Amino acid sequence: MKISLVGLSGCGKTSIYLTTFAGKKPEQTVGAAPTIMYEIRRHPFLGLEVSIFDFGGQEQYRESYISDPKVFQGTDVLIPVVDLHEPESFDAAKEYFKQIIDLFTKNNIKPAVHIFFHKYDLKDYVKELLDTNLEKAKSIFLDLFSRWNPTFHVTSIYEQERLAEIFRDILVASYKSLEKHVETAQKQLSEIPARIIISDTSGNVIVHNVQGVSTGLQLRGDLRDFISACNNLRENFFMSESAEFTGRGLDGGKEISLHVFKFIIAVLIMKTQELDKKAQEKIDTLLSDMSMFADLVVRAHAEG
Ligand SMILES: Nc1nc2c(ncn2[C@@H]2O[C@H](COP(=O)(O)OP(=O)(O)O)[C@@H](O)[C@H]2O)c(=O)[nH]1
Ligand SMILES: [Mg+2]
Repeated sequence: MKISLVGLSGCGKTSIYLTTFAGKKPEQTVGAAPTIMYEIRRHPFLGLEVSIFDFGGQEQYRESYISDPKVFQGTDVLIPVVDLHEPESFDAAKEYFKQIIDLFTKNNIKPAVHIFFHKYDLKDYVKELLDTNLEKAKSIFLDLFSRWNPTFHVTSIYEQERLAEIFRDILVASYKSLEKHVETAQKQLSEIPARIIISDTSGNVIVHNVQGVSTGLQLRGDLRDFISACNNLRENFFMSESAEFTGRGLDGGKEISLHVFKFIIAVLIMKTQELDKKAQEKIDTLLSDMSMFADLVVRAHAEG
């Protein structure tokens, strides 16, 4: 699965990558060095390799990869990024995106297009202008990409949780039939009185009902290590595709349990008290759904 992030220099591509996939805080992106030419980053999600192409936006480099179509070959998802803090750059962005559209058309590449209207926040910016810029950007860029039925998202690295959800949805949408499960799980979680995190075994969070356990898609380090260690035990010790692990504090009633399904999905349940029968039933339903979800993911892999 190949995601290409494109946009003028400084529009926020590298920051989007770092905050969503690399566990960085938004503040850590300020003043980062501009990307030269392009960078490819690989990231496992639900066991599939996702490559994220971050194309440097500077003019002198744009020429070189625009004339070398290979770099865009195989793009499944194209994410044009528009900087809402720089309305005076919209025309230049439009020209650049036009070149990309021509290139894709010539090479018969038909990506799903998700336009990010980015930097929708008030860090060094005035609110009234932001909405004016957003309207202007919509009228230019939705039209520009209309042949591909673009979806758009209003984004900011300072809304890190939301941005991670947008990427999760884009990634999950490419696996047929998985979307519905994620939706259902989200609803189930809101009704269960325990803290639950569903992630893949590499620590990408899919859904959760706990604040502060993730940075972008990345699960907190200690929990990620726990999942990774248990997943190794599952393979080397239990030698089974799925396994369950439980830990309990000897003073106080805290309990943590981890279910690994089909080597790919991890469900972490944190309890601070005994749950009543009804809540326990809801957890059982969630677990059997996630077991099915894991089957679907494995099948999606097999179908390539
Ligand atoms: N206010 C604000 N600044 C952002 C946002 N995303 C990125 N930036 C800043 O924009 C600058 C350029 O970002 P960078 O990711 O290097 O842009 P790139 O050239 O497209 O890769 C950095 O100082 C970032 O901190 C955002 O959502 N809001
Ligand atoms: Mg960059």
